[in-house]
Amino acid sequence: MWFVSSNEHKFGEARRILGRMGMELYHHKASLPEVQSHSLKDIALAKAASARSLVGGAVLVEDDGLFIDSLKGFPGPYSSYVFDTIGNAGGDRAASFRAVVAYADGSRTAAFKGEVRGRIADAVRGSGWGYDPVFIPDGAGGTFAQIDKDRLSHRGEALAAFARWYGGGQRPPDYSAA
Ligand code: ITT
Repeated sequence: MWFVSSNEHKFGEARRILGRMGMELYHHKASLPEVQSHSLKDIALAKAASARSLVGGAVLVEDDGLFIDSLKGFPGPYSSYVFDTIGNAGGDRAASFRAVVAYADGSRTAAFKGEVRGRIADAVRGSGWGYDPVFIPDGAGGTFAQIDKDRLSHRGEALAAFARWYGGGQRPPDYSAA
């Protein structure tokens, strides 16, 4: 199935995670229009619809955000735009990384969420992509850039939920995720 995204890191992780579950993913590199919304789920579902009009067949897309508690959840869905400012978030550093993966084919559409709680590091630690060097998941000894993140990442959780549904014929979860 096609994973439609402009982000090679996201695709690389998704391919690895689903590969471990026996599913094959192909990259269609494209920047999908993002509707303006506070809801990752709404954004992901809209991305899935435009991905379908781009490639047809079964598609998987993802929308993510880093939500910093002391900033009332900012930057959240706007994470890709404020990448450079994140190191300045002082005070209470609690935060969460969230992902919503949306699947669509000719007859079905479904969305799956993943979330990991953690905190923003005092300084950049490790060299990873995006916010990986500044996000320390709860219980981990380092930032996402310093550990094997697949097992406990927001992306891993969302994709595992997707794979359970896709492989097991279960009903899609019904949730109202931010
Ligand atoms: P798409 O083409 O798939 O939309 P994107 O990079 O624009 O790719 P998002 O709109 O979901 O993706 O942006 C979320 C941003 O949050 C992303 O660009 C990264 O800066 C950051 N991000 C998301 N997941 C991350 C992860 O696992 N590690 C580090 N940074 C991450």
